[in-house]
Amino acid sequence: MKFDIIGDIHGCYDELILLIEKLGYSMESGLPVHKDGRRLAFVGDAMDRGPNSYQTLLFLFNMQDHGLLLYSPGNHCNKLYRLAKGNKVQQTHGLETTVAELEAIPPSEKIQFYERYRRFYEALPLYVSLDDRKLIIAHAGIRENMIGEPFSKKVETFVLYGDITGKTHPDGRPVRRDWAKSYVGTPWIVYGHTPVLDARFVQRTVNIDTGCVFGGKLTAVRYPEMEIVSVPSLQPFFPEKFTSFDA
Ligand SMILES: [Mn+2]
Repeated sequence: MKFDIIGDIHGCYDELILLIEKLGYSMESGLPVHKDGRRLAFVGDAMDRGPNSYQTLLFLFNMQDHGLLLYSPGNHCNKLYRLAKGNKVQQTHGLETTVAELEAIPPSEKIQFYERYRRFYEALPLYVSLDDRKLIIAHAGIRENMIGEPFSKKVETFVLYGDITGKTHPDGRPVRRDWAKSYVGTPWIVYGHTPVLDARFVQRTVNIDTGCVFGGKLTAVRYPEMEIVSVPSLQPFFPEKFTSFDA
């Protein structure tokens, strides 16, 4: 089975559709269909910050309803889930844009959305394992020794937030270790979460969050070819949002 894994969308629905079509899928039926039977997969964080989180999520719900969804939830997905459950969460870091979209639709649809979103999230795995565990899709990455381990808070935190130290930079961003550098496993790890200008390959890992919502591009990686396919962002460019790593 061949897959096309798409990076962090963050409500950039127009770029998503352009990328899906560039990857060779037909959207005629409303669902992505590829003539070679390829499947789409996602590294998560489909919502928040961008212009069209609601439509992006309706698209993913439709894929899930048809048994087609391969999606590794991210920290933004988790936060929206906690909100959908009625927990008190801070409406910051982009969640406020999704909430504003939901406030603009009829209240009955909004209630329906939150109910549907809870089911969406509860049906997701913590990360996606494909091709006999030769391909792992995990939002912020995963350590080799965590693959196949039973659910734990520790693994969940790593997959959702990455290898955080608990410290923050002066501007408030969390300090994260570069876990990919020490990854020596055989499975390919496809992840996102940290915006980079270009897809970043390190060992058998690739970060495909190329910051579409910050004016970069929306990127997919083809598996098993490990080729990169991108479409340019339609959003304004904020260079300071991108992380650069030493080689
Ligand atoms: Mn994220």
